[in-house]
Amino acid sequence: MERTFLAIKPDGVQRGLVGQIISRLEAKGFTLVGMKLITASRELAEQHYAVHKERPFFAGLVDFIISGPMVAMVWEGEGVVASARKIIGATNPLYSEPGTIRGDFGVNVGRNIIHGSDAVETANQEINLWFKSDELSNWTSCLSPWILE
Ligand code: ABT
Ligand code: MG
Repeated sequence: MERTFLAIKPDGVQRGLVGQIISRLEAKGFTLVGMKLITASRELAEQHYAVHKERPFFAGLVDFIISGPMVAMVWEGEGVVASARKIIGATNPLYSEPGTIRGDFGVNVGRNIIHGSDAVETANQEINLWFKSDELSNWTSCLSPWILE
């Protein structure tokens, strides 16, 4: 079953949005298989955003990501990578649709509340970067027959 890496960023944690964000993903029918509160090291943040290392916003982005605790999570479900990106909304919260997490809760691209992997391959890399295998639980929700055919 497909998995994705989602992380509520320091702004989402500081603003008390953790419960509401997790509720949306649970209600959709995805399954939480890993979760931890973690203040990322500079090295981890730089690795996570390595694809952006030449961009002008990189240094500020890394400083922001390590500025406080994040809720790092692994979620599982059919098509969860693309679907979670839709639930999260466009990168710039000013232009994210209402009803999405960023559309409902944010206004600034540098404070966009939550990260979501952008492809299945990236998701697997990010899961391995943030979690050890024994930090993930392989389980089947008793709701799964009511959510999946
Ligand atoms: P992430 O889920 O954080 O990866 O965001 P998303 O994939 O939607 O967008 P990308 B392009 O990966 O942005 C990464 C982080 O960089 C910030 N950013 C991006 C800027 O601050 N200025 C910019 O011009 C762009 C393009 C937004 C993302 N994170 N934060 N915080
Ligand atoms: Mg990204």
